[in-house]
Amino acid sequence: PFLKNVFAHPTFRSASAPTTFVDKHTELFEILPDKDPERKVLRYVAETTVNGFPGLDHNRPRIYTANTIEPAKDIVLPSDLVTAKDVLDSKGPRGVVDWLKQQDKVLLTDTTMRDAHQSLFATRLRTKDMAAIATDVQNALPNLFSSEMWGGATFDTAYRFLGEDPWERLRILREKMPRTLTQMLFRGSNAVGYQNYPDNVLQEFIKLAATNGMDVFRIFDSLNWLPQMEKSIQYVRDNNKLAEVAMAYTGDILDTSRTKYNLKYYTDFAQELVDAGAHIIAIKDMAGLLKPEAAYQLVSALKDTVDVPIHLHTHDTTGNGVYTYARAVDAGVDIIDVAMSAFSGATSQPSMGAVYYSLSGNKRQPEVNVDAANKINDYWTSVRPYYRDFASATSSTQTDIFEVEMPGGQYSNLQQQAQALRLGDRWSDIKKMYVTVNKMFGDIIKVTPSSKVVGDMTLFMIQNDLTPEKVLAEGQTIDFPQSVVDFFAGDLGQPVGGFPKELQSVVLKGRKSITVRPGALSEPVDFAQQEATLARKLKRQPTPEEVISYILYPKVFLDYVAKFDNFGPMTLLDTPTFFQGMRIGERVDVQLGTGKTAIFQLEEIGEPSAKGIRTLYFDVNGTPLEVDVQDAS
Ligand code: 3PY
Ligand code: ZN
Repeated sequence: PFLKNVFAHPTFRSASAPTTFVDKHTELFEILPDKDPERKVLRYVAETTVNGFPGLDHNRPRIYTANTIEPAKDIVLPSDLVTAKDVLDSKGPRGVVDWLKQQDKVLLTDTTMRDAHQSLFATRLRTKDMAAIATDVQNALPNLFSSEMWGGATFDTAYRFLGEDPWERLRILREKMPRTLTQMLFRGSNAVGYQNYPDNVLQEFIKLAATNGMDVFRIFDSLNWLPQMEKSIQYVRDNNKLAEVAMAYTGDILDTSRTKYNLKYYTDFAQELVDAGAHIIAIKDMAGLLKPEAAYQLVSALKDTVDVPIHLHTHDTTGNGVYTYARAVDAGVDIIDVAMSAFSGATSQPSMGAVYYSLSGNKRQPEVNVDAANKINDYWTSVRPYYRDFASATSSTQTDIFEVEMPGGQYSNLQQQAQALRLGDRWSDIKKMYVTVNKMFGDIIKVTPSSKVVGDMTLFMIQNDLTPEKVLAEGQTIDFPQSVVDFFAGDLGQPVGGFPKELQSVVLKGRKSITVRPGALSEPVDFAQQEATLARKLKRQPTPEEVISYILYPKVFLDYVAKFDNFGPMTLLDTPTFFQGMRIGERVDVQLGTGKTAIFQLEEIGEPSAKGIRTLYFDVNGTPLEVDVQDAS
């Protein structure tokens, strides 16, 4: 496809070529190597121009030009300031805990580069858009506790949808924000996946994350089951990093008729987490269920029970976020999670600005340089439209979530899944069914991956017109989704209060369930063997990061490698071009890693051949180049 073929040149083909044309264009007779990164990226652009970005409606009006407000160059970190990262580097995790206890103002974690985009636009934020602002974030917000910028769903999504290496993202951001604590979300024994992994996989992953630059690991388990977190806590401590251990918040401690997840449940659980080695306790309110008064009571009770800092995480889905934080601040919460305003609200975290201003007059108001923070927000405001095609259809406040209890990160995802199954118009039935399924399952904690099990069962029941009664009566003949079967077999661990026995036996149909930690039964992974297998597939020696990614996500990782081989460093393209390709006459500059800039100009798009192949005519740094693309339409 990259043959610079004189016969295919538009001027030559137009038959208007002067007789000197061939003499003047000797370059047209060279065969260009397909291996050149510039040519590979061009192939990606051509492919995207013709066929669109997978999953996006190619016919929607598009934003063509990158219009990023460049980060200001004048933001500097005050020279006498000691950041939380400085404390970790000089005094270790214990030093950070002591330092946190001495703070009189509430501290902030900025989730913009992880949970905010995970919850607002299906985890699609690209490294390029993070890297451009990272140093300014460090300098503008030196009082942050941390920047949450890795983990959760961002790991597989980077490979799967963005053609990016998540490890590279971590290294780049680490390098660009050396004085800011990096923070990640870690799903305990499910690591950054949706299933249980052997202990030595967790150990290797945590070690590699730490050596690549991760400082704070927020560890949770999707059923709040401590045995699924103990190993992770230990491995983080072994690496001399901060083990922040989360309790997923569900239900409503203010509702005395709901006794399963009451105040005592949480204070007992927090004590267990501290005994297991938690440096910090997080309250993980993934669905935005924690009402202001509940936050006050919960944080107060935790402060009376445990002597470690408390970090509160909420989503603004239900619209209570700022008020909830204000009450938690009054109860003495140490750190709260916020997103830059442009990426805040609704299923994301509450806005940093809104929280800051709401605490005016409060002696614990966080330290924020408003002017500098606004500059950062201007940048994110200019970037956000690039991702609008991935946004959840609902961007407003959803108070029915108090009943539905669906995590912010799941909301847009489940909607997309429902649309793919042509159930988009049944969203309100789906929400009701989600509540029903939770009851059937015995009122469980719902967060990745347990929330996915509830989501899978919900769609399955809607698709097959099932009711709880029908499931119990006819269950022996029903082929339940695999995630549901695995859940009832104990593969994700044990839910609070155990499984509902009747449903469990219907779902398992004789398959044995386990009650011990799945990791206690799984064989350790043989890394040398995996490395050798991967080396054969890649035809070169893989890095330890590649080996662990292959172990966690074999297919996703190999697909990424194939895509990268084909399209090269697509990550270097600006975001509108990455998602939309180019239009005729447009010019795009691509900064290649080498310091070289490639200038692509799209001259013409040919009509499809009998076989549906279109030829795209580009000018690349002044040289005509053409690319053939199969038109999939
Ligand atoms: C994740 O696990 O990715 C989450 O954000 C859960 O809230
Ligand atoms: Zn969250």
